[in-house]
Amino acid sequence: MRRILVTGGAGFVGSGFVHHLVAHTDASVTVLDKLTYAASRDALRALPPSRVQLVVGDVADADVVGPLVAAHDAVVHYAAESHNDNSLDDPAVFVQTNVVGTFTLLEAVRRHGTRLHHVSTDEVYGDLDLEDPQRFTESSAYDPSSPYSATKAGSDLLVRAWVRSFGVRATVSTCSNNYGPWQHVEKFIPRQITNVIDGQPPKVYGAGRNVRDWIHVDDHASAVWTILTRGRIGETYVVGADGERSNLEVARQILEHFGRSPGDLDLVADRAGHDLRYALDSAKLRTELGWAPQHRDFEAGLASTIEWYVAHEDWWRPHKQAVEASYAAKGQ
Ligand code: NAD
Ligand code: TDX
Repeated sequence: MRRILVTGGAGFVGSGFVHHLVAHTDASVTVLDKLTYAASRDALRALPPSRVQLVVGDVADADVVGPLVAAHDAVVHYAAESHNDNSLDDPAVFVQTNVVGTFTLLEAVRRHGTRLHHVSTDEVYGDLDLEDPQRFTESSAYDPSSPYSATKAGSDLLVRAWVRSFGVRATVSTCSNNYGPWQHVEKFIPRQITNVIDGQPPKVYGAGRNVRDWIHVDDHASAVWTILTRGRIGETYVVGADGERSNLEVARQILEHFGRSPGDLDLVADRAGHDLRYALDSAKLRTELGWAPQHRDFEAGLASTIEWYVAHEDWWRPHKQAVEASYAAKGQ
């Protein structure tokens, strides 16, 4: 796989994968990205232009996608609208990019016989009770809650159907919540870090008991590379790093990092349909393909992520005010 097309490669998770490719392979990379509000050219700036080319375009535009797919050995598909709260305000663009975009890509890889890896989310499995001893596996039933997760579930099912009906060479991964550098300030961890930098309290939805299973973005990248190169066609792989924490625990850790009282947070209006808990069992990926996360200490990973946001205020500051105004209008 010398030529790899990465859709959504200017976003948080996709850019992490592009960095991984440049550091650990000799592939040449083309990023196809529409450069929506969530994208960041800065996240790719440190990479050599001889290795990484950016094409600005829409994954749902067959005229753009077809020739690009034809010119590459493999496609890794990250492009998506990714924020649950936005999907509650305006679901249409989620259907367009996440479902129609994936369909467009599938038709192109079908025509050209190109290997595809489709990046999805644990949210397709719905949620778990706090005390449920089970965790999600590849055989968990699909039961998405939000417009975002429903469109991701729909795109996963399209991939499965294109594998079975047309023999497309594709794999799917369902990963848990990522954290690390370059995540947009609309998301939970960057929002709370930057709130505390600004002297504001973290804004935690509901009672803050919701649990997410955090994984460092670099570990997600190594997992996707492992699946792309060693995964079995037609299979789904759950990706997780045993990082279950409640939102309250994470908010308190951020406060403590800055020497603030762990009780100095605001409980705000809950998210509609808010999933209670995600927890993943990634045994299949670990035992069959030999993958293991490198960032096993969430507290250390969160501390270095906090330091990254302290050092990169020039990057996130231009977005902060508008994000907070939009949340404030919803009582969040
Ligand atoms: P993000 O919002 O940070 O980035 C998405 C990127 O896709 C942006 O660069 C954006 O410009 C691009 N994009 C959006 N619409 C496009 C279109 N129509 N055509 C081309 N490019 C388009 O999202 P993220 O958090 O980096 O998530 C990336 C992928 O990883 C998504 O598919 C998401 O479902 C999946 N994922 C994310 C997480 C997480 O915790 N962030 C966890 C599991 C899976
Ligand atoms: O201000 C906030 N306060 C709060 O309590 C925000 C923005 C979020 N939350 C809660 C909601 C969730 O329980 O924090 C948790 C994490 O929220 P998000 O960062 O919005 O992530 P989530 O909804 O869990 O989805 C993320 O992980 C799965 C990504 O955004 C998805 O793209 C990915 O598929």
